[in-house]
Amino acid sequence: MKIGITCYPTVGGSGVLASALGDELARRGHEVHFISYERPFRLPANAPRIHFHPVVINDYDLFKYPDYTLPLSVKMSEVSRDHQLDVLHVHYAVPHATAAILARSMLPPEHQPRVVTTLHGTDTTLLGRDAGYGPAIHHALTCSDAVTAVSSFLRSETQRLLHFEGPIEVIHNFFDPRPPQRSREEVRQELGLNEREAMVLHASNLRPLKRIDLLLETAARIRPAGSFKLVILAGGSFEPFVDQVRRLGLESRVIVREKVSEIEDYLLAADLGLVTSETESFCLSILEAMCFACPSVARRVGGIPEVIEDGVSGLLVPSDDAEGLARAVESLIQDPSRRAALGRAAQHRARERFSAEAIVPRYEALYRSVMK
Ligand code: GMT
Repeated sequence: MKIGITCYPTVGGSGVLASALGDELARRGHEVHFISYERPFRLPANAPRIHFHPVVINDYDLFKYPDYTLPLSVKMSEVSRDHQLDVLHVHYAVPHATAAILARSMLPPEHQPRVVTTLHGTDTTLLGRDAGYGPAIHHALTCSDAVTAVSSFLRSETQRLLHFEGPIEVIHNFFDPRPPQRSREEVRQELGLNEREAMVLHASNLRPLKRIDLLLETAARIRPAGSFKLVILAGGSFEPFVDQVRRLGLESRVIVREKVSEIEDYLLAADLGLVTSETESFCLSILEAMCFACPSVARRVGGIPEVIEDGVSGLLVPSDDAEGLARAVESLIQDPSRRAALGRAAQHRARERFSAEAIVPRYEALYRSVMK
């Protein structure tokens, strides 16, 4: 099949998932065309059957706000026509789904690709409730040939918030790690971790929804204070949080690495993950850790309970109570054999349910069904 993929190219779960999907589809012999304003950061260079088409945005003085939707839709229609795409698969509805619908309608019927829209999270939970976006998202979903969501939670939220009554197929996220480039010992040495310190990992784009304030508050309550280091892989600037780190006396406990691309090295070195998000439709970073037998402590919010079975493959904490989160982290720091058992179960669950092998054929089947 010939598949066009549009996603946000910068650090973020939807772009990571879309890049991994494109990579896997190309490995399976499909021709994949990425259309975006930048090459997605995790997309392998020079891989066979993967093409990248940049969208060029001109900055016109007459516009107060630059427009991306129209140049994107023009590029989508050109690529669809020139490469005879079967499917345009857009990740994150705003503005990608709207641009795809417009692109399709610009083409004569024989060149029109099918449009598949995958909802990832804030396109529903945040923008879906915004009166300035909701009706446009609803329209784009209605006009899509198929709509998927990355969790059952997100499907319910889309039905509830957008009053969308069409079918939504739940296809969970997947992750297949690349081989780490360094050993666990090398990474721990780089981070200055000693034998007795557990490595608690947090990886996110640090947006307000990730509740970095709560993450740091939790870290400050973990006892004994010298039992761990919190390693933050930051997909954005950590500058706004430096004051809080100082105020909480966490300077020697918190290590930040910005814009890391060799995430597998750090996953291999980690002992447990910590996620304090206000909500998550899925939380890819929990799955990434699970693949390395690293269990996470997270809040019981959104689609996270579809990823972690509480007490079996990780620990879920009911509220945004830093004390409860800290106790859960402490319990795993102090009990390495329980931590290992949860980690083994997490890795097994990731392989069984959330591997490329389990998930990518579902997308292929969906493409085939819309092409009929
Ligand atoms: O978080 C966002 O703003 C959107 C998106 C992204 O691009 O990072 O994240 C969402 O998609 C990921 C991949 O499907 C999910 O793992 C994240 O849980 C989800 N984020 C939210 O729901 C907040």
